[in-house]
Amino acid sequence: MPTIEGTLSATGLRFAIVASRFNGLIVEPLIAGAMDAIVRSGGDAANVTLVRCPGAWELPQVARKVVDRGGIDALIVLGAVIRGATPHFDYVAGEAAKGIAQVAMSTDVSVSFGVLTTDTIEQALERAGTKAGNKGFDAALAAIELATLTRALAGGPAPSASSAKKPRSK
Ligand code: INI
Repeated sequence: MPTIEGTLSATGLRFAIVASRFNGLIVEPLIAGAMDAIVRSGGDAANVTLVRCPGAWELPQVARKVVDRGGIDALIVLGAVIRGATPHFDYVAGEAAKGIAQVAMSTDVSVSFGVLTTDTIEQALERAGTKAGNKGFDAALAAIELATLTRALAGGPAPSASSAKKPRSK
């Protein structure tokens, strides 16, 4: 059956990572995980721009500005919202998710969502490179797949991991 899909090759792709400083203990390993995924997928660290903002609530407005600035194929949005004793969590997490989705729907840039929303710091740590993996790594893989899918849907070449390594035929 005809199938159009992306690949996990980051070769030639240009990225931005927008990351919040709040809960830096969690967000810094998410950034490291995203970089690890990009480089291990054939991407170039020199083609990744890191943009930092204060907290998760600010992520959508900064994502919007980064997309409008141009020059990127994919945007990875990283943050960590951890529930406290007040309803603040719900406002911050809700606005971050809604705003990032709005940016994603309004641009051809591939946008992935790597914002943790957890009840406890322990749950967040589990998802930042310990027993539940690294959601920054996962968000970067999603961005790579989406960017290559976007190229494939537009009829352009979708670079594949295998084609990058194939020896040239003589
Ligand atoms: N920002 C976060 O990124 N994570 C949180 O858990 C959080 N909590 O719980 O308060 C948080 N708040 C700050 C918010 O994102 C804004 O930076 C702040 O309200 C200033 O606009």
